[in-house]
Amino acid sequence: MADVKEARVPDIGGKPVPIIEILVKVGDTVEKDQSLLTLESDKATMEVPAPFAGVIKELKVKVGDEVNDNDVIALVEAAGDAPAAKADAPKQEEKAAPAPAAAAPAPAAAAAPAPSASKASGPLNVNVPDIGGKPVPIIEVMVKVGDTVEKDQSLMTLESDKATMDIPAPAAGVIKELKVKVGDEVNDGDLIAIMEGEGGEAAPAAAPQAAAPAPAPAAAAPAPAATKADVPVGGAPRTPPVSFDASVIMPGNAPYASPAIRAFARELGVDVAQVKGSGRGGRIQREDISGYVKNVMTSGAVPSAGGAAAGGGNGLSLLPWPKVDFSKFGEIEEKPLGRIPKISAANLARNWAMIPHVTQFEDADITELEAFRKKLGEENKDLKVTPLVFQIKAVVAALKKFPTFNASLDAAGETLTLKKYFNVGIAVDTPDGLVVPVIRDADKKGLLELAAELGEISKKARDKKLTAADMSGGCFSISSLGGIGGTAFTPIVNAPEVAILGVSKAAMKPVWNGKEFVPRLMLPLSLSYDHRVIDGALAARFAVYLAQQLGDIRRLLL
Ligand code: CAO
Repeated sequence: MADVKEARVPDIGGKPVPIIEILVKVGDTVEKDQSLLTLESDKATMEVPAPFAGVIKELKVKVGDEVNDNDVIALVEAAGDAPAAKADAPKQEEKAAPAPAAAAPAPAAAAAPAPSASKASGPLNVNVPDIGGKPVPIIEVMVKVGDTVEKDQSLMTLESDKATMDIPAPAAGVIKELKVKVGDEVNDGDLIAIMEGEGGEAAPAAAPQAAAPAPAPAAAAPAPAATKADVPVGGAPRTPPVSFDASVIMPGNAPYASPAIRAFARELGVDVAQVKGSGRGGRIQREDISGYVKNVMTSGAVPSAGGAAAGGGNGLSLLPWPKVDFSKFGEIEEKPLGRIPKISAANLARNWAMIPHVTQFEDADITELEAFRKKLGEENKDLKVTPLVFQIKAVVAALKKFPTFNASLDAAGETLTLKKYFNVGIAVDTPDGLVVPVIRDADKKGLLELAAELGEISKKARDKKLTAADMSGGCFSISSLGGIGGTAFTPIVNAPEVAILGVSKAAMKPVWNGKEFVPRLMLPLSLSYDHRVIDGALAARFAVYLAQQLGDIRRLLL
């Protein structure tokens, strides 16, 4: 009879290690020893195999979870002929015994330094820790003679068929001699390097592994190796060794790279799945990552986000967009972008990448303006008079006072075109995406006329009736999220304009009037600008002036 059993994490050294990949899903039938998930610490990558054949009934973990010795990974309905041999992982108190079938190099315990190696001075032998008594090839040597290394810096990577493991420097110091090279096979206690410890004064060489009790590598062995795992080394009781099995280390198309290489790739923002490995069996090496980055930087052939040719002709190239198979992590649905979001995305990506943005924040006291607006609304019930019409008026006044804001920079960045007209773009949110119709000659229109036109263009936008002409000729844009909420945001300049005003929701706040705090309705303004054209001081003056206009209704109506 089939029964449901727990698949557990083997002994991995008592330190939590994150799951970077789950290789099975509920309903999958797995063979004994088939990899269930991959754990990766900063020094080692390992796969946890199924302790018996069966069907995955429930997954108890997800990518990103940290797991430790004996944690339950999954419930597996064992096949009828599941081996009697330990289906469950050992209990905590049995930790020294070999785990059923898994390998986990213990990150911190990987090297076998002499006692107090971290403070060592003088020559220091670096030996292979207890890896289970089986020769394992060195796949990478990350240091050379003369290199200065930090304590715990990875010196080389060993890789076998179930695990990849970095050997860290037992102490800070200088590499004096390397005793091995890539391709050599090493075993427990082998001398791999001699370092000069940081202390300076010569001290006796660190005892080789065979003579010094090895820190437990805390790895679990597959059943066949179990007897061997129990053999003590150097008189010290030994925890189960690291075990390796190359054919299953990277199932499917998962990239084949050591932890150090993965860390290097992450540092450079490279998705290892995009890199072709030139090492044995397609293993990704450091040069492959560097070569990939070099290629990306020099080819300029990388599409930018949103399809915009970011930097095309401007020497700006971006790394490729990370490709992730999201369905591996849960249910998904793919939805192609519509026409408007695609156009917006391309424009936003270009503007964001090419314009050095700065955002200046300011609050405007609109207590009086709001009282007036309400009165105006009551008197004109056929119109929707929102705070936005006052903002358009205030912006026009500020553009007149600071003409640099009513300008456009040419593509070469050499000529500024100053405009003598005042067309204000208004960002409108529609079910199909963001559009920016333009209110022309806003300086020549009164509040009520602006309210009527704003109503018209918003409706036209939402009815998908805007023409290209309705959306062209803008000098400056306003993006108002005041009807929704929020306290501030950083809008993206709508090129070739040089600035944009973001408006958030007005809120009652206590304001000090020199004698006491009084409740005032404050409107948050976020002014983003192109720093190539506008200096910070000028932007602050523009924002302060804008706030003054909104704060003093008489000025606005002049
Ligand atoms: N503070 C407090 N209340 C505000 C406000 C503010 N800053 N701005 C508007 N309101 C109020 C209005 O008075 C109105 O209240 P009543 O219904 O009680 O009169 C309510 O919020 C809704 O206003 P509205 O959004 O319908 O009208 P609007 O004139 O403020 O804005 C428009 C019109 C077209 C700009 C707006 O509908 C819109 O689409 N905004 C989104 C713009 C956007 O998406 N920007 C982001 C671009 S970047 O992705």
